[in-house]
Amino acid sequence: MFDVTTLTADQYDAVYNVLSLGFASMFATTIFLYISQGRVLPKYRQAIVISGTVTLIAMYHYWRIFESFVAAKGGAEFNEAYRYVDWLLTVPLLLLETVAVLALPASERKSLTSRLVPASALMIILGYPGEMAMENGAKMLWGALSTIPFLYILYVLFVELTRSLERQPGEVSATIGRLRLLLIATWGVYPLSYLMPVLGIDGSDAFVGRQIGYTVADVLAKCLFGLTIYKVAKLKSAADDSAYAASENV
Ligand code: RET
Repeated sequence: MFDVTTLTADQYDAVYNVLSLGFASMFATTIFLYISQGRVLPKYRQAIVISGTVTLIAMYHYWRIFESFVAAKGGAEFNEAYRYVDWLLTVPLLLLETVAVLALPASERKSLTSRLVPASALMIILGYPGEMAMENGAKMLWGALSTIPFLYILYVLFVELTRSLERQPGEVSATIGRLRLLLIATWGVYPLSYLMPVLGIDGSDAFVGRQIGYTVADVLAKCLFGLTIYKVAKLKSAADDSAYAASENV
């Protein structure tokens, strides 16, 4: 377990501030998404409500992580498990919101979620022992195991989503393309942050880098991603209904 009392004042402040940014971003995005969900057609509302729930869960965990970090300055143990509990809940939900906003036929939707949800839970569960491990060997082993479901998720998103993209109207299809890019770019930051100690970045630098990496990735993967889901829902609502398009000026 990393000893927070060994951080320099600057390192401590950097982590303190980035955790605070994480909390503020989750808080504001939750309110925005819950308030705005009524502004899309009913069949897209579920996706927006799930997005808001993801940031709500993360807001709670950032508060707990922040409190734990402050207590750790006084010598208490810093609790890293909050992140993994957060991911265990929010990563399957992020995949559900992505599938929900596409409004696919029920059979396609079920087929996607029944594979993506268990794979994402497995990815997080297998990563946790490696995060807790002090030796690089164990980190590499659990990291490699966790990468198997990670690659499977990317495969499903690329192959299956590409098929459904072809059926979406032009601007919607471009925005969904960006949504997927955002997902891949931000999800890639997690394994890189995890690997810092293995890449030879030592002790406190690895800790600070990891906290910043995970937090910035969380803000992009949950908040920016959730707002992009909202945009997709508005574009799809406008494509479905011209009265909506006129009233919302889409
Ligand atoms: C771990 C362990 C090392 C190998 C891999 C990992 C992947 C983690 C990912 C996490 C995504 C989290 C998200 C959270 C936001 O809500 C577990 C670090 C591949 C991809 C999207």
